[in-house]
Amino acid sequence: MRTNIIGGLTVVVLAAVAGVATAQQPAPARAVEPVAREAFVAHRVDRLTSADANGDGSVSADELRAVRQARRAEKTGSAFDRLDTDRDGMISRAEFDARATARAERGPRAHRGDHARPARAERAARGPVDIAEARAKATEQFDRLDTDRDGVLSAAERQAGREAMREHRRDRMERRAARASEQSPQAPASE
Ligand SMILES: [Ca+2]
Ligand SMILES: [Ca+2]
Repeated sequence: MRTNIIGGLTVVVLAAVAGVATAQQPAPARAVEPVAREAFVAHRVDRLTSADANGDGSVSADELRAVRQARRAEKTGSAFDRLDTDRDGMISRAEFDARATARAERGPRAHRGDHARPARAERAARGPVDIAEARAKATEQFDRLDTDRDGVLSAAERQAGREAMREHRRDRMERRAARASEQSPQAPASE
C-alpha cells in the first residue's frame, strides 16, 4: 500500500516536472518561409472552397456559419482536453481548480468581443463570398507584396507585408474605437 502511494506520487511529480519542462521551452519563432504565388493564393482560397458545401462557387452566410460552428465545436473539444489533464474523459474538481488557479495567476484577459462583432456584421452585410473574386483579390495582393516581381514572396517581402497589415489593422481598430466612442460616450475607452 505504502509503495503504491509512493509510486503514485513519483508519477505525479514526474508528470509535473515534464509539464514544467514543456512549459518553459521557449516557443520557436515562426520562420518566415518564401512562398510562390500559387501556394499563396491557394492558402487563401482553400478554406473558402472547403466551406462551399453546395459547390456553387460562393460561400453563403449559412455555409460560413456552419464552418464557424464546426470550428467552435473543435475548440470546445480541445478546451475539455486541456482541462482533463489525466485523460480519463472526466474533469475532476482538482483539474478544474488547477486551471482556474493558472488562469487567475495569468491575470485578466483583454476583452476582444467588441472588436470582433462589427467585423462579423460587416461581413454579413457584404453577402456571400465569391470564391473567384477572392482568388483574384489574393493574386492582386500577392503582386502588390512581390515588390521585385519574381513570382515568389521572399521572407523579407512577407515580413514587409505583415508589418503593413499590422499597421492597417491598428488604423482600422483605432477608427472603429473612435466611432464607437462617438456613438456611446459612456462606453469604456478601449485601447
Ligand atoms: Ca456555396
Ligand atoms: Ca519576390
